[in-house]
Amino acid sequence: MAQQPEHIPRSQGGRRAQRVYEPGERIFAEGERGDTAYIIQCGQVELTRYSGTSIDRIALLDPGELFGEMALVDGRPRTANATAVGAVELLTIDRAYVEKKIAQTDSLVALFMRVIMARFRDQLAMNQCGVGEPVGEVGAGPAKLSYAEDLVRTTKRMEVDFALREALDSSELALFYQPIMDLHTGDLAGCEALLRWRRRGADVTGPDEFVPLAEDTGMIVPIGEWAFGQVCRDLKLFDRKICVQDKPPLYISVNLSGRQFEQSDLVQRFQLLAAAAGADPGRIRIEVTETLLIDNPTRAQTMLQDLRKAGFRIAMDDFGTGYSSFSYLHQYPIDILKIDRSFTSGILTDARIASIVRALVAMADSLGMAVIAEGVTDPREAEYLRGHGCQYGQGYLFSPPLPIDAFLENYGM
Ligand SMILES: [Ca+2]
Repeated sequence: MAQQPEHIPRSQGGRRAQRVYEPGERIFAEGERGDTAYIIQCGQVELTRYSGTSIDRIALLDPGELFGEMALVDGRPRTANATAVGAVELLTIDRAYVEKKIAQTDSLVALFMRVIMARFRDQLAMNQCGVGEPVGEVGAGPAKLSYAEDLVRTTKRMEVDFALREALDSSELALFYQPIMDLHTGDLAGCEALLRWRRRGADVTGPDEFVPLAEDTGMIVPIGEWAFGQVCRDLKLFDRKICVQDKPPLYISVNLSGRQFEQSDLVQRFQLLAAAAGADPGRIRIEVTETLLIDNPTRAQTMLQDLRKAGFRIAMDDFGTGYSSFSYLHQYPIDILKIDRSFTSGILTDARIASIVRALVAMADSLGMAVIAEGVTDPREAEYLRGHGCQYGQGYLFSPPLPIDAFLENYGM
């Protein structure tokens, strides 16, 4: 195989590169393990196969055509020889790159691809060996097995996906509200809306069990939109049922997913939903995670600014996990910092964690941000946080997330 000439540039990351072959040079041989697919940029490539007695040409490929992809997709040996006809220039695509792309694809699409590939290989084997005798490297057995695991995984995912679609239509999804308390006054300051799935004939399911899948399938977009609309309507209900005389009005915090963040008209959608419910955007806090900012920093900057302009408040969620770069805090328009539960749980037992939390509170304060400690479970944690200037707390010490009726019963008039 030709060495790659030095003057030929490699693309970023070396995933795709150009290669040149001399006339008559072998690109790959039948039975080899294939780690590369090719697109012809210049010249022609001949594909041949050994029939048992002779070598037969099965195709002559021209510029723009793709070959060698089968072995890359299903990991099985090459079924043909590829040879350069004249001088040939090829764009190469390597296995790692393709596997990464397949892993990112919807599992149903990936499954279809593997099934089609296995059937195609079976057909090829039958054509070679006579009907009913699919033998050899392109035989049916192993090819079928190659997607058995995908099939099980995809079936499970689809079952949950369909059930989730039905859940949204049949009101099985609900918002539970967890109070956020003012640690100084002991008053209710607001609450965070958390998704629950009251699945028929099953226990209430928490978001950890279905949100990642809904993120994957894109279902999180309609679910998130429904949740946001519900929050706006519930805010009006709180105004009627919860008395906050002489206190700042209650707010509701709602989590934003990465998929929702990709919608170019997200801000307008939220504005319309808030307006339709007659809800004040200033009392709706949108919780964003660091991942969301890292994935697309420029877009995040514009999006958060637009949400801010529309009157919504922005909370940085789970701060303390991941990179937790302090630079986010001045780079993005963030109003509220939520200290992750893993930090809160360490303040009484780990002096280093306690000093990080104190520094975070002081820094947020000097940047004009409110601080909420998440996961407060012990009265001594609340005491410590209060003593070090953290104004708000959320956690099981105060209350678990509650269905709206229970929430109103506890905090209503
Ligand atoms: Ca949150």
